[in-house]
Amino acid sequence: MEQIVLKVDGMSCNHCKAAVEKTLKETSGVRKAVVDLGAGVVTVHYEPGQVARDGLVQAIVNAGYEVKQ
Ligand SMILES: [Cu+2]
Repeated sequence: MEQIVLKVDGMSCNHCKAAVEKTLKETSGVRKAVVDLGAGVVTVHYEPGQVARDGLVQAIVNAGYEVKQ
C-alpha cells in the first residue's frame, strides 16, 4: 500500500469533497481517499500494482477538477 497527496484545484465545498473522494474510491486499486478542503488536497491510499498516479489524476480530472503538480 502506498500513500500519495495530490493538490486539487477547484474544490470549494462538501459536495466537491464528496465527488473527489467518490471518484477515487471507485477507481480500481484505491483503498482510501480523504479530502482536506482547507488545504485543497486529497490523500489517497492505493495498491501500486493496480493503479498509478496517472490513474488517480485521470479520475479526478474526469470528475471535473484539476490536479496541480
Ligand atoms: Cu463544491
